[in-house]
Amino acid sequence: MPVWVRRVLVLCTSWPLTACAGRQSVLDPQGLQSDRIRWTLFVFLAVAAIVWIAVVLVLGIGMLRSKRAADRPLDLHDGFEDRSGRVILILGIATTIIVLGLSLVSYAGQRTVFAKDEHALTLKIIGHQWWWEVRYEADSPDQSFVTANEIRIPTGQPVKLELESADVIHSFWVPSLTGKMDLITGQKNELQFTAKNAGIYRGQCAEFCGLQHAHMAFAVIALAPDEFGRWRDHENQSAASPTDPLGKQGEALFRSRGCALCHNISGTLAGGQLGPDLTHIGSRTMIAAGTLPNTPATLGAWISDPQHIKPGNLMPKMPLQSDEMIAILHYLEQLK
Ligand code: HEC
Ligand SMILES: [Cu+2]
Repeated sequence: MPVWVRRVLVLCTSWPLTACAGRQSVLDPQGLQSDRIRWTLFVFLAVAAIVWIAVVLVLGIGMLRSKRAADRPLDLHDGFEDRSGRVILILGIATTIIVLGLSLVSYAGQRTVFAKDEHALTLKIIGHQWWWEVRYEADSPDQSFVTANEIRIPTGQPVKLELESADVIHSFWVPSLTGKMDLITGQKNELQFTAKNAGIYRGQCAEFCGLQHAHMAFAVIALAPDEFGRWRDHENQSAASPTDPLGKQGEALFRSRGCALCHNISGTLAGGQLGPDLTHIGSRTMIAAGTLPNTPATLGAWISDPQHIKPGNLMPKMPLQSDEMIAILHYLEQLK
């Protein structure tokens, strides 16, 4: 085989490994639960590999061992039934032990993955076609707020998610932190996890939910507890009123051009519930459920034609003059 072919082959086999790390990976766990899931996976893989190798070895030996030619090859020799009976019995016992052992491993893993902690920080996540509503609900309503597509959590503290759906079935999956859980209309599912390290972890809807299912991503941003506390205090505040004329014009246009029918901005008259809450849109990292980074250019592109960026999504293309567009954009960017 020419050297270059071998080099290409080595390169190809190493490609899949590049997927084993980073912000969305089962094999690079960053949470207590995902750690346990990976461990369970490796135990299953190891046992399955050992069994497979043993079977192939026995098969190979059987094929290679030459058998002396006999007059009547189908006749069983003495003791054959005894011996094969014993082999079958031993293998049957081994199979039972392996299956029971793996069940125990799986059960032990579930105790970590589905453990409930009463002092967990509780959030409500509502799946919509095709974005995520994230509700921080404290005991007092003035400490509660709503955001979208971005879930900030403190590290080292259990987080409990109450999962619901506004329309069809979605599935919440952050591979780096824990396993999947479905969001189902009229049912409240729960998922708990604890992030070990600060970082940004990508999540994705894992249940086909319509046209833009693939563009229904989100980010879990794990912050040090004090940083999380500061973010939470800030997020609790209503949107700041614009002081400059362009910002004021933007705020008025946001209402008069219909945006307020679908979007809520706390502390203003905009109270729509059909689309993501925009109270602090200026401080989010992505827009349109992880489809684009949040920059003035992408925000402008989104508002001028959301159907071009995410065809079929539930925000219609709004007829706006370019000066109106500039004012609305200017206003939204102030909503940090
Ligand atoms: C009919 C309801 C509706 C109207 C009217 C509407 N939107 Fe939306 N908007 C949505 C929905 C639904 C989404 C989420 C789309 C998605 O990601 O799938 C959205 C997303 C957005 C986002 C991105 C938010 C995020 O966090 O990803 C911005 C910004 C936005 N809209 C601004 C506006 C502005 C400005 C107007 C007025 C010109 C407007 N919207 C009018 C429903 C609406
Ligand atoms: Cu979905």
